[in-house]
Amino acid sequence: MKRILLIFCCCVSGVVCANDLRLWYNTPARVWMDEALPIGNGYMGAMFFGGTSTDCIQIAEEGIWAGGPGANKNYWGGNRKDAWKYLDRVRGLLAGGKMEEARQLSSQLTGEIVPGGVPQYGDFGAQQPFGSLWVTVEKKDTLYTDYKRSLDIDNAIGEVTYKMGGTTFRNEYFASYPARLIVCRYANDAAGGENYTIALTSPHQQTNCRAEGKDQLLLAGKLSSNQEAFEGIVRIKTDGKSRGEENGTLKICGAKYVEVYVSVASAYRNHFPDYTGNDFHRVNRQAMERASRSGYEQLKEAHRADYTALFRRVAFELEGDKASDLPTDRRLLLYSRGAYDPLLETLYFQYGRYLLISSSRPGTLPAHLQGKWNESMNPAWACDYHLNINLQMIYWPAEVTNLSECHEPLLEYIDKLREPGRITAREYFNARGWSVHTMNNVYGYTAPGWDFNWGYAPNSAAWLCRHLWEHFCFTGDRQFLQEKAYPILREVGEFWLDYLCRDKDGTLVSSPSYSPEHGDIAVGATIDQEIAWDLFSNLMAAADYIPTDQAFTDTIRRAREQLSPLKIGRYGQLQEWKEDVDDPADEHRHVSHLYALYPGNQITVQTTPRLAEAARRTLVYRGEGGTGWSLAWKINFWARLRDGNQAYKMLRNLLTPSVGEGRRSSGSGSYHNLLCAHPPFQLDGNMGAVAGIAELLLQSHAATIDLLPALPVCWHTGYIKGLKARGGYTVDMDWKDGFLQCATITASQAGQCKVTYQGITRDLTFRAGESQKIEMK
Ligand code: FUC
Repeated sequence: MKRILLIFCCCVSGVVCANDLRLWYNTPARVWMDEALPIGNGYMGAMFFGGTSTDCIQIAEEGIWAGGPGANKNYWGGNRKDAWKYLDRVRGLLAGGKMEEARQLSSQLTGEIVPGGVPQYGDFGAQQPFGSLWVTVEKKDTLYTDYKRSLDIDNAIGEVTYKMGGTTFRNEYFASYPARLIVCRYANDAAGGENYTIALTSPHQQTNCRAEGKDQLLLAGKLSSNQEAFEGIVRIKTDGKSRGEENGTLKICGAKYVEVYVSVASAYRNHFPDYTGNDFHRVNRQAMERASRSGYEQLKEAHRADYTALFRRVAFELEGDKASDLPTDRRLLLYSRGAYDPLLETLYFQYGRYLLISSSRPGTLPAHLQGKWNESMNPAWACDYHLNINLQMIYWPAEVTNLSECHEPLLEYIDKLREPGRITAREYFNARGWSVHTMNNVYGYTAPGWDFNWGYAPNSAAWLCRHLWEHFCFTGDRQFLQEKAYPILREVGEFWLDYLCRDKDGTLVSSPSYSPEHGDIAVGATIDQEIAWDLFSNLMAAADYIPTDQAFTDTIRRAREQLSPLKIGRYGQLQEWKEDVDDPADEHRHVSHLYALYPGNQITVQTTPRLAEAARRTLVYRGEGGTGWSLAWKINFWARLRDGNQAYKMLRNLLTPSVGEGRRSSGSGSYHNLLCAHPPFQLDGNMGAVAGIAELLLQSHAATIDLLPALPVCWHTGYIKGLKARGGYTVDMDWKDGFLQCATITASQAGQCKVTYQGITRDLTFRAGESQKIEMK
């Protein structure tokens, strides 16, 4: 405790603060992906560059999506009618060992992609940027000094300060969820103020921007691919004299400050099958009314209160040197060269939580591959929902790091996938339930992708079901389980009962199956078997709360018993396929067959030590490299294997510059703005690392609350407060020289749990809301 007090004292004294949760740089950003800094309110994602003469805030809104029914009147979620007629034939060929013919025919089990719409993705479409806000200050002398650009993630506020031509400038940026606005404030200390121009541009062709009166810009547009309508409004408040210009800009003279409020909305609505109908005029008008009613400070306060109520639930500090007073990009470089900078690690952890709060709030769509940030009309993988690891990884830390509400958009989205997914289950598998595959867009594209080799992933819906189940486990919310989660899990259970088929050895297998983006078409690829096991196990556990569904539970239990089991191969590895064909020299980025180790819990060091050892061998063979998310997944795997130091090595690999000086040759790692580089930027790596860090400190997947199960040696002294354990518990811990000093566990509801630390176990009983302080000696 003393140490914690010391750290707080240090903050108050004004020394460089150990609590300084801030990314900062001493130059304006030039490159969107590498340098600009993200703010977001769940609906909109914006990147601010902090330019000195001209500042740019690039904006995306979640519902602006090319493709879908508007792009093609025959659009049908990618599905092909009666594709299931090929299923048994493919199965027969696989059973008969006719691999080449099976490969050929499997192309009949892929989705349609109709050319047209945006390039590359046809009517699958792609997430689209909205455009950019430009704020120009008229200044002859454009040389600047004392420049600082920062993002305070403790308050979710960006700031830029500099001096230019004798004037000190200060800009502020935040994205408010309650106000549904992006807000910027440009201030200066020039005696007579400064002159500014405000403009709004969009990369889309069918757009028109006009000034409305002296304080508003309106940009109305349509996407050329599907005619989806969208609109952005900018309103300003200033002490200067403003006027609207013919060319659709606002001119402001003699202003000491200009406040800029931005609202963007689109016609998109997550409503099958038309996916349109959102009254975006109303959304924008309401946001502008809110902006007019409240003053800047009031909006900022409401934003801070909203954000900090989530963010500050978790505090994490590690003892180390004082926070470096170097810019973040410099620290990243030094860190990658071996510097010990635990404050960069805790910053990175909290940054992930910041990114999730900024991109996923109740009522919004889930975060996509780049959260809600996108500047490209043709982004990598369409900025879609990738379901063979990526979307799930983005949400791994949601529950454990106490951001359960930020999980909600995904949970709601899963529910909305059922309707289109039933078509896919019927047409491809002649099965009950619903199905979705590797690539999913916001227009209910649930068919397998248009190439079998990456697109076919029948386990995706069941993998998503783990999220519903985990939400229940962490919150203990029975109503959620009974009314929301169970019916969805049950339906996917029905799908699997219909989909699984009998292999030659009599076991139940997924066929055809495919280990994500690796290997050949197969029978019973391990990941499918593990996910089926996971779904069935969770359904069986849920049955305790749903006593009326006994017959179904019995069917599920019998099916689980017959699943083709996990196998240990000739190298001692966990087999990726039913056949023992793994190559120990293969360092492929996907390690999908370790699903059972993380995020699943079929393999644990406590209950299945032999399989855990096989998983460890598999990881050793797979090596220490990988793309961003692959490295992040490995942190979690090693944490579950209780090898904190190996996990820590993966974290260090991830925190290596992906561009510029010191870059990894693969380009994976972290951009200078600490966004994870696959490359390109993918949010999954950031979030997977956050989950992994939590997993090093607290685990609760094996029926106990396990304190500091995999503490890396160099994190010898520190504390973390506010992590969540399954059962509805909140855990605070404080450790010194590698040993737990004290843990406080608070129960959200009455219950009993087991707490473990280094082989010592305690049984605890809690009343609702009770906290117990324990020392495990
Ligand atoms: C998965 C990965 C790729 C990429 C893509 C978005 O399919 O195999 O590496 O991350 O998702």
